[in-house]
Amino acid sequence: MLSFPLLFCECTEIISQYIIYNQAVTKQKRRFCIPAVILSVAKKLCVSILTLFALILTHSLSAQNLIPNPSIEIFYQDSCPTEQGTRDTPQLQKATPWYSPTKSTPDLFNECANPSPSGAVIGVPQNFCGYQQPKSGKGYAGFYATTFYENYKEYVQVPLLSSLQPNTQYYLSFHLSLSDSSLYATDDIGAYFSKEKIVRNGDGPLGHDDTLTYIPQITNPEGKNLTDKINWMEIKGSFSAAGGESYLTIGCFKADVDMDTLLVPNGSYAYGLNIYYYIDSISLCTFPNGCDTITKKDEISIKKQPKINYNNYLKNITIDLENEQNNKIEIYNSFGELKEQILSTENNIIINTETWNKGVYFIKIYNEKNSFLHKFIIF
Ligand SMILES: [Ca+2]
Repeated sequence: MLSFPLLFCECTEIISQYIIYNQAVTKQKRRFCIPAVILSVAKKLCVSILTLFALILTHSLSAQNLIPNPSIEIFYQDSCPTEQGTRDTPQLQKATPWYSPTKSTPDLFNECANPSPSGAVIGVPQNFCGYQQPKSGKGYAGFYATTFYENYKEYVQVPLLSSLQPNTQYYLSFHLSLSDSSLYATDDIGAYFSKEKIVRNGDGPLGHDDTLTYIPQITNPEGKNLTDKINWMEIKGSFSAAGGESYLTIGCFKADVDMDTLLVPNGSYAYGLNIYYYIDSISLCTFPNGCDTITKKDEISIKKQPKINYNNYLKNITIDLENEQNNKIEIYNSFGELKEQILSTENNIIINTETWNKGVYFIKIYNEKNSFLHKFIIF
């Protein structure tokens, strides 16, 4: 019995009921009426949910961190840094795809190097130039802004996960901490975006006299000397991309003679006159409030979470469905294009990604009851 006048209702034949009568199966249509007020609210709610979903998706994509290995601690073939970087044993590129654009030799520091004797040199938190807990994860990198000797400077460089779009505003953030050993600090640290990979082999034996004199798009503010030896200092800024920038280089882009320097307390001459910074947690995205604020939490699993492991060296992704079968698996790139679609008949699935472009991908696994969304990055 209807409790609302029919005038305010919308009626529809939405359900068919099967009735067994004298062994014959017949269909009987049932007429359902829904009050117009409820229908209107339901429609508005539906639109709101769709809008919210679209906003989350837009935010999620714009908040993608374009820096691969942003905490500088995923190592090639699970190797671990073994010593201070030298020309014969460069270390930074172990944290693929980070590398040094000049002959100079930035360093890696990580907890995995803690056992003696490496730990005393490149362990975490104690190492050759001081004591510092990571900003994120278990390690970080380090570079000389200068040693005040023949313009020796170190830089860290990384290819971006995708080239920058023209006339688009990008927001960069990275964190530095001045090493305890440093006798001086500087304000002259910047970040330079280039279309081409920078590879310099100056005449100096170890990157001496090989200052990269590019004009960085993002610089630490003039006069704000980066003096903190205890805490991490965030350097951040935004710029409008010209388009096509594909590499990021961080360091000091001024020759010694042009640098602002400031004497700081508690430095050590043990490693010579120097300004040495640890660097960690680098992010770049089109979202001003920081990257990956939603994508870290984008799992919407209801029941069992599949185990997903992307191996950048074997170029494959393995999915362990934990004894659940008949799941649908779909992988999308960051443009929402479907790359792979599988109906699983096994628990363990391996998908070869050898020919896929570097970038962010989303893997969706679902069945009638559960849904799971996971992000992974090919770099
Ligand atoms: Ca780290």
